[in-house]
Amino acid sequence: MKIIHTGDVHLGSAMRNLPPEKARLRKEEIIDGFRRLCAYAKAQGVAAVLIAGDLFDENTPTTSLKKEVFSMIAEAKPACFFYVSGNHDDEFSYSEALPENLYLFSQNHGWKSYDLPENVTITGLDSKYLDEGKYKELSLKKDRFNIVVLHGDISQGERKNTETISLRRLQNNHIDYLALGHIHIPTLTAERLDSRGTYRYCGCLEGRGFDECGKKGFFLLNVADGKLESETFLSFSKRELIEIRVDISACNTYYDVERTAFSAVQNVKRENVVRLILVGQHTAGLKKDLPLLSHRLCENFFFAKISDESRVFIDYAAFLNDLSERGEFVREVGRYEMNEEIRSEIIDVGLKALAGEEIDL
Ligand SMILES: [Mn+2]
Repeated sequence: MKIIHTGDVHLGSAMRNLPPEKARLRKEEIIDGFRRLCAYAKAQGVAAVLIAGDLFDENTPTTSLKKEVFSMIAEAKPACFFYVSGNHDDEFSYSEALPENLYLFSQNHGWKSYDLPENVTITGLDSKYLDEGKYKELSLKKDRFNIVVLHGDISQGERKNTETISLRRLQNNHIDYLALGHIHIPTLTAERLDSRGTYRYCGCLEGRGFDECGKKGFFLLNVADGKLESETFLSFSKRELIEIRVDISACNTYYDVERTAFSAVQNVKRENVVRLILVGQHTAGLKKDLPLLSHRLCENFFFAKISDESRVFIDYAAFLNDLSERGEFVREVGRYEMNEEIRSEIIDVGLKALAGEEIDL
């Protein structure tokens, strides 16, 4: 039996970190991602799709979005969808009829189990109902292949807050596979829960911010004869978010900076989203022109962002006997007590001003 483990899809996310027209496009791409997953489930004969919370980005998705998502799910029949709510969609409400193949949990605020063919049982609890007392109420049959779906932060010890899942309290409860959502990085190699079961986070389906870099997708499990026969991560996202640190210490001109930046991203595919972080210590007066560099990178990728963590390096010895205004300025700034990083910045700006260059502060 094929089973998909997904979650943290965040449908309807506003994508405010992108310029408005790209944000609109990206918002639709995230919805398309879920549509592709539904189509995949149908085409590949997937029996169950586990959604481990945060299917929607907020509790009040628009009626049109709900309608669209429910119709994707309905069209994926005979695949069945098992949806536990997370912390973003915990008050998710629906007045419209749900598709027949969408199964929810916790209507009675407790655990709910669904028995599937081939001895598989899927059990879940909406994240807002997971309190200390609920662990005791979890009762799974030893002879079933038990999948438990939850959304929250795992903790090895005691439960710290309402969003914490205590692994210790879930151990030795006949769980075979704990399908988790909430952390947006996929656990590529499942972790051991106890002598019987394993657990993992599925990660999000599409990266949205630079805290969600790298490959995104879902897990395809194959359960046969009461055993997890295979578990494969399928990279499924339309775009990848990539962060690259580039050292500009050796750069003397803007062209050097641009060349160094482009060489750092040469293997990044055009459809991706790039964040370039400039690092290193460069000579005083280096023109970095971040707006220009950002514009040029944006022409080559879906979107590019530049962060500048590079610092100016001041060779004080070189200015020691410099009788020009420049030397005098550097020595003067050197007399005051201040943070070295700020001193370097002041000298950099001052030297640029003395050279009659444009300064962007
Ligand atoms: Mn979450």
